[in-house]
This record gives sequence, C-alpha cells and structure tokens, in this order.
Amino acid sequence: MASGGSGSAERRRRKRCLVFGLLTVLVVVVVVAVVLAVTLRKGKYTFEDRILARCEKFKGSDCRLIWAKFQKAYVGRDPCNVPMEAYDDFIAATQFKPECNRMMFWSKTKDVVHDFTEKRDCYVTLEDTLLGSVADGLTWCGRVGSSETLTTGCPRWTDCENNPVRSFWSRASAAFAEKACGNVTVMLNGSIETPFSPNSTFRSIEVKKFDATVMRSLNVVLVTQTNSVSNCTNASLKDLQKELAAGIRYSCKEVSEAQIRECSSNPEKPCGACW
Ligand code: DVN
Repeated sequence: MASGGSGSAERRRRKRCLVFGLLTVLVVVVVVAVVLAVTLRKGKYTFEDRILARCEKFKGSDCRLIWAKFQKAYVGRDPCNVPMEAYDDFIAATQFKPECNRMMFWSKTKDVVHDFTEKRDCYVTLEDTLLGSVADGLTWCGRVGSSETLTTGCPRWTDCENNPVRSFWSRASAAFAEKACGNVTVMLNGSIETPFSPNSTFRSIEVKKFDATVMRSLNVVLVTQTNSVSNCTNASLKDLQKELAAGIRYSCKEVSEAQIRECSSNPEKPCGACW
C-alpha cells in the first residue's frame, strides 16, 4: 500500500508540477500579450497624440479644444486651399502673454537660435511658446471628403502658398509679431547675400506686424562665420530699417556663431554678455 500510497503521492506531485507549468505558461503569454499591445499602441502614436503631448507641457492649456481648433483649419479641405485665416480660431485658443524685452525672431538661423533658446532662458522664440511648439517640425494636411489628418503626401512649402503648414506658420508668425513688445531681437544670417530675405516669413509677415506703440527697438544680431559675405552695412538691412514702423529704434551687431554657441553652453554667462 505503501507503494500505492507513494504512487498517489507521485501522481499528486506530477499534477502539481503540471498545474504550476500551465500557470507559468499562462503568465508568460499574458505578459507577452500586454507588451505587444503596448508596443503596437505605441506604433500607433498618432499625429493627434503628438500635438496633445506637446500642448500638455504648457500647464493649464485646454489641449482638447486647441487640437479641435487646429484640425478644423485643414481637415476635409483641399490642401492647397487653406488660407492663413483658417487658423484664426486656433490662434484665439492659444493666446499667450508676450514676454516684453525677451522676444526673439530669426531668419535662416533656425539651428543656432533654437540651440540658444533651449540652453539659455534669455529669449523666447515663437517655437518656444504653446502657439509655435505644438507644430514645430511637423507636416500635416487634410483632403476633401476625409476627416483624417495626413502626414504624408502633403504639399511641400513651395508647391502652393495656401498649404496647411505654410499657412499655419504665416498665421502664427503674424500673431507672435503683433505682440512683440519692448526691446526685440532678431538673429539673421551673415553668411548669405540678403540676410533680410524678400520671401522670408520674417520680412513678408513679421516686420509688417511690428507695433511701435508697444515695441521700443529691433536689435539685429547678424550671425557671422569666418567666410561671412554680409555685415551690418548690407543693403537688405538698410531695407529693414526703412520697413520698420516709425518710432521703433534699430541696431545691428555682428556676432560670430562660435560666440553664440559658447554662450549657449555657458549658463554662468549673463544673457546680456552673449553679444
Ligand atoms: O521669426 C521666425 C519665426 O518667428 C518663424 O515663425 O518665422 C520666422 C522664420 O521664418 P523665415 O524668416 O521664413 O526664416 P526661414 O529660415 O527662411 O524659414 C523658417 C522655416 O520655414 C524653415 O526652417 C523651414 O522650416 P523647416 O523645414 O526648417 O522645418 C520653413 N521654410 C521656409 N522656407 C521654406 C521652408 N521650408 C521648405 N521650403 C522653403 N522654401
């Protein structure tokens, strides 16, 4: 019987092993399924998710409303028929308080400017505000008869003027420039023949919106390299002075990119000593 007893004990042990084995397999399957689901969900990180995540960095923003107003501008529309005014409701929903004496504009100097504003809390560009940061570096459009946001197959910047991305930046730039106040700075590129470029957003939109009743001066920082072709006597900068609203003081300073980069990486250096 003893053998019988040991036989049933053996059977019980084997049964316990089998149950434990099955449970282990079940746990592994569940964990793999969860990981897959999360990974696949991550793969579906939508354009909307991206906009909302960027918006939520600005505490207190009604990001769902802002997303609704943003997509209202282009969803269901011919992607070459989205005028800048289509974003008016979005602009109204993303109102920002201008930071007088700290606002920075730029043209053909995107990398050095954003390297500076990311590392130093001296100035604020449009792309550092809620208004500009939600869409910075992104491409989007809609199409007639669809409620989707497309991120491929959209018109390029120069394909047509009224495309969703270009119209967004025109409208956002106008809103940012309208609020420029106090002493305003602009970083222009000394390595090109016309730092104040005719077709640039800075020239075609922003300078025209500067308001002398709130803006005191425009201070050009002309970013130079060893092989720079322009300096502060450049003809296009003379045009800039002429196009500035009466009453806004103008200054220009040639500053090497190396000096700006050094200041970006040296938080001990006071902002005012960067140029
Ligand atoms: O003051 C800044 C800022 O406020 C912004 O809102 O407008 C001013 C910068 O615009 P800008 O004067 O036209 O300066 P850029 O350097 O000529 O163009 C700025 C950006 O617009 C470029 O960096 C391009 O964006 P991207 O591709 O780098 O994310 C885009 N852009 C301008 N002309 C373009 C173009 N993209 C493609 N093709 C073009 N022809």
